[in-house]
Amino acid sequence: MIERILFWFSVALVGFAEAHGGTSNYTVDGIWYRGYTPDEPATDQDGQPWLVGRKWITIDPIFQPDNMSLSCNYPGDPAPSAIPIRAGDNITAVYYYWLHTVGPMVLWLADCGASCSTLNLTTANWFKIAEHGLLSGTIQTGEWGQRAFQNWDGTPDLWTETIPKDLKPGNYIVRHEIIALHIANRPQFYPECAHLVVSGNGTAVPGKEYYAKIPGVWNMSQPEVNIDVYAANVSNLTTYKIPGPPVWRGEKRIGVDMLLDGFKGP
Ligand SMILES: [Cu+2]
Repeated sequence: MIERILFWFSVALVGFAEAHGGTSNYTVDGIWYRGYTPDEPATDQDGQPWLVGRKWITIDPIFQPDNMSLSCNYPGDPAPSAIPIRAGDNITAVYYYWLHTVGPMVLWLADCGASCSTLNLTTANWFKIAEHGLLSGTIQTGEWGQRAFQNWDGTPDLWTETIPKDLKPGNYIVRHEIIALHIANRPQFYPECAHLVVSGNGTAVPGKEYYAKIPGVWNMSQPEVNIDVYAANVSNLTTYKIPGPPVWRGEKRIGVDMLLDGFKGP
């Protein structure tokens, strides 16, 4: 308990500008799965049979969109275990604290084929299954998805998404990425990966137009990535287009799903 209090106290001391972070745990169907956390000793985590997350050793961001560790952070060692999940079920990523407020968040999957441990992360076909950009207001002061998922009361911040229900079963890597844009022209990337075993009866896979390479999908030539949110010609804009391929939401049934999408908006 004392450690917990000291921990939160240190978070408070570090303050908004310096308090980085990421996701270290996941829940599916009421079951808690442990990912990696830089806040605990590596010797307590490396190779543990319960570990579902790929290794990352610092809460600091990655600053270069072409950094080879962008795919699953550094060093990104494969997870010994995997989260079982049915297609159509929710996965929640737990962030013990997240304090940045400006910039998009994107959830990615990659099909591992035979094994997520041997998948080449930088040549894999990553596809988006969810993303949240500017929800309302302006780029500088508006409500971003990154702010909306935070509880702001000291309890962990929970990012919940649904695995597309008709996704082909198999081994997948799930990649939670938050991009913080509060420092002008110096984007911060916060990716963490976990291994999944998806079950179900689906047969759907995304088409090539949904694929991206990571690194590769982001670059400093993109005005949405290399952005100064305080600049006069940017700060008051009320739209923000997240770069990269469109979000894949599974196969569309002509009619009902398209109508529902129309009501839900983009
Ligand atoms: Cu930070």
